[in-house]
Amino acid sequence: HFKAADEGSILKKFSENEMECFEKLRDDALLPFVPGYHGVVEKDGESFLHMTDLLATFDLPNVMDCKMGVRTYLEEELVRARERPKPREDLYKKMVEVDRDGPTPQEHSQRGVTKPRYMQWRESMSSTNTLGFRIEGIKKDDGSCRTDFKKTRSKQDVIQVFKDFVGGDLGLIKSYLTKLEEIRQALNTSEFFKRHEVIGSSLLFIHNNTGNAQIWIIDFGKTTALPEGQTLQHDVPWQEGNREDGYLWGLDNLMHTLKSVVEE
Ligand code: 4IP
Ligand code: ADP
Ligand code: MN
Repeated sequence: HFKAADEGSILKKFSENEMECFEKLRDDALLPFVPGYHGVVEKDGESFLHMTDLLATFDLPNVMDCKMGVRTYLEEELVRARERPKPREDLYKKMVEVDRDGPTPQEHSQRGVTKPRYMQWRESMSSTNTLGFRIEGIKKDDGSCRTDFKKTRSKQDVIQVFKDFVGGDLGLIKSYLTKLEEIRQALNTSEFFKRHEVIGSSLLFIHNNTGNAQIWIIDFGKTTALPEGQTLQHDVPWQEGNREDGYLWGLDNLMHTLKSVVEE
């Protein structure tokens, strides 16, 4: 999905949708919080989005990917699966690996689950549905890497993971909270945010032992413009058809969760 690039930048597999987002973000309030975008490049016959490597300015970074929102798939994926269900064996296997009893008897017998079914199951096992965000993965400065957070659901579970991520340093949690406040402010004024359904996007938390802490908004692969004149609230429940993503609800829950860590 990614390819090495010149020092300080990375190449992500091209997507028309993500490119359009980066172009629209060029004059938006969110610009300071998204990776620098340097256009489309061709390499070995493939197209890539050229962007700034957010880790380049960090010695020994610790990194956490937090996927935002109450929903992680597009409404059109739901419609498609209803009209023409396409059970997938790879998703069935990923489901069984986490929970033998995840699939229904029918899904077991066909050894397949549809994409939205898998995504909804992931949302309900993790904190996506209950908190509006979930932890996807963590890379630490000791080289360790964890992606086994599929069942990290309760607020207490999330708190534990964050405490471990910062090595118990509450000063880092406070710095992250300040960054989240800034992002919250920018989202409030962003025209882009108002007019887009933000699905599958993550907040990338980065810090190191010098106390440097940053948060970036990444992954616009499934962020979609609404029809002209339409806007979202981002903090009301999703019902099929309203296209709400629960992004702000999730951000507020994330901020409350981190506040309870420093107030404990
Ligand atoms: C993955 O599930 C992630 O949700 C991917 O999203 C998603 O890709 C994959 O769909 C899905 O299988 P796990 O995290 O449980 O492995 P992301 O790329 O943001 O991590 P999409 O294309 O929906 O973003 P498929 O269809 O690629 O398998
Ligand atoms: P995908 O669409 O495949 O999910 P993402 O854009 O979410 O891709 O990126 C996947 C991972 O790659 C992130 O969790 C993060 O660790 C890393 N990453 C993404 N963009 C950058 C960047 N600009 N700089 C450094 N690391 C990045
Ligand atoms: Mn992603």
